[in-house]
Amino acid sequence: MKNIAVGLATLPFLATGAVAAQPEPWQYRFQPAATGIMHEITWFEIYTLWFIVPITILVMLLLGWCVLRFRASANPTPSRTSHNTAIEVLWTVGPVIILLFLAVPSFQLLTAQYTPKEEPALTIKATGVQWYWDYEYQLEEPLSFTSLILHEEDRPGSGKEDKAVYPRLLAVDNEVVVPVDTTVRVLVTASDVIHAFAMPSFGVKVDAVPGRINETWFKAEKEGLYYGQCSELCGKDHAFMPIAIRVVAKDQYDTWIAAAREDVGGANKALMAAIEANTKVAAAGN
Ligand SMILES: [Cu+2]
Repeated sequence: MKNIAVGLATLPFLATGAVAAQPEPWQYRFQPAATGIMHEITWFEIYTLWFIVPITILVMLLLGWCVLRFRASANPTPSRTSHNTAIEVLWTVGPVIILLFLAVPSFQLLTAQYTPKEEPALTIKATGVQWYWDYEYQLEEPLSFTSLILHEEDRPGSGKEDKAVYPRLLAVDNEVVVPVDTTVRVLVTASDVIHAFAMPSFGVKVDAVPGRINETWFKAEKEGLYYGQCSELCGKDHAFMPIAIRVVAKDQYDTWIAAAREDVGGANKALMAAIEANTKVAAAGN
């Protein structure tokens, strides 16, 4: 039964040949992880809840007990005790130990976010501009293009009519295309005001500061189309400068990069057609 439900849920995506990672209505948890770092972030969130929830319950219970047990009518002569060494030690040492249990994995995760496990195979510079993103592939023969929010009137011309895959406010004209299972370094900067480059399912969020280059990295595990947004209030169209990263097979990436040097729009269309053809073959194989 569950398989059928999952199958049905993926059907609209299969039809257009792409799995898209994007926010859902009423979502209150993280987006599904697409990188090792995001798996660790998701784990760490649940780990911290094992501390937060019991502590919250304990404090609420103590509070309730004090309110009821020591209210004026039930306890007319309050205790005059001003000091208790055992309690002082307990409520100092206890939190210190708890904080150590939180700090150690937290700092380990922070370090991992700044330290790629291997030398990145590809470096992309992302520049925030009011109000779009400029991307530069730092290759021997560099490639650069602008990525603007997808305008409604451009949907038919670009083959992006399916709003499940190319949602309003998240879809762009030119996606960043990267190979799957490849460590990608992202250099983040801005040309006017502070923006922020964020990709929730990759566990990436870095400020884009004019005159400064911040560095991050990701290694996407799954092919698909991933969406993020500028995450630093940067002016009137802050809400209209989404980030879209398309993770594809390595050979598809090679074909795309070769074609994109001549014509980014054409290369994107050819890539979309190739992904769709592959998905149809895979679907028929099932
Ligand atoms: Cu911005």
